[in-house]
Amino acid sequence: MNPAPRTVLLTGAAGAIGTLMRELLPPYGYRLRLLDMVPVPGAPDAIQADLADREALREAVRGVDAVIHLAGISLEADFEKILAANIVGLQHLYEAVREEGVPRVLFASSNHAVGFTPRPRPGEPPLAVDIRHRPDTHYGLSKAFGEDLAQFYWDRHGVETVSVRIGSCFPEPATVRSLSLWLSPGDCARLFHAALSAPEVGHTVVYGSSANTREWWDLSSARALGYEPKDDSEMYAEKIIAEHGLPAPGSAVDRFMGGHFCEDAPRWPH
Ligand code: NAI
Ligand code: 15L
Repeated sequence: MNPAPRTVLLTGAAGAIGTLMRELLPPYGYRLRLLDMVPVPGAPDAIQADLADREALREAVRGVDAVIHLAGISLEADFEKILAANIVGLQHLYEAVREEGVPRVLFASSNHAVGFTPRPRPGEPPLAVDIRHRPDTHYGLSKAFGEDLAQFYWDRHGVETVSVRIGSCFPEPATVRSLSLWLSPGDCARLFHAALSAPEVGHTVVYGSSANTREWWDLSSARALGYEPKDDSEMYAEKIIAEHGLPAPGSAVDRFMGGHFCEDAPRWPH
């Protein structure tokens, strides 16, 4: 494995995953430069900038070895808002990266880029990473775009990216669905470290989950980067199922990987 990059820009540093990674990544040897549009608690040196600000982005990426790009709208929203932060903002970030010669980006994609994919039933094989995009929301659409943008910047400009289709990254899984998609904070740090330190990734798409007993995904492209998940959501299963019950058979939450993001789609269920 290559030596890990030393200085990494962490965008979205004030958010849920950003806050977790600020604690968990430095022990791997990273020096984090932080950016968010809001102040980052406890980090007076963090850069406060919006993804709309191209000059600020260019300055923020100058001299870093890699960018972990978490900033953006992380749930469904009006298309105009998603467009500004997750599509135009992402392009600004990649232009800054290209102009400043940053070699690698870790892009926080999402399971919602493929959310309308039927989830595998028990006994069926896990979902491969090369299934087609089936975004379930404007948000998922922006993540599908982000993966294509990353491919474009690799093919045209030689900027490497690992696009991580994150499942549900929270300290604990909270729903029956997240028993299959949980990415524990510790495994998130392990996966991010693998993505930053693996040699020659080009543009690689990986699923981001822990080693869950109820896994829906084929993690082989993540494992090929050196990722070895250590956690399993199963220890929470009994409690979560007792609290929530199993999803109603045939409901959107039962059928689709994107779960409740698919719920209010007029086309479903039918
Ligand atoms: P979050 O919503 O907690 O954090 C996002 C951060 O981005 C916030 O601190 C926000 O202030 C910042 N931000 C938003 N718009 C911005 C802009 N225009 N300019 C600068 N900063 C801006 O999200 P979370 O949960 O930490 O997720 C991080 C990333 O991972 C997001 O891109 C999200 O889509 C993705 N992701 C997260 C999952 C999860 O389970 N938490 C699952 C799948 C994907
Ligand atoms: C996501 O993409 C969201 O950012 C996160 O808040 C969760 O909703 C997650 O997906 C999920 O599907 O559980």
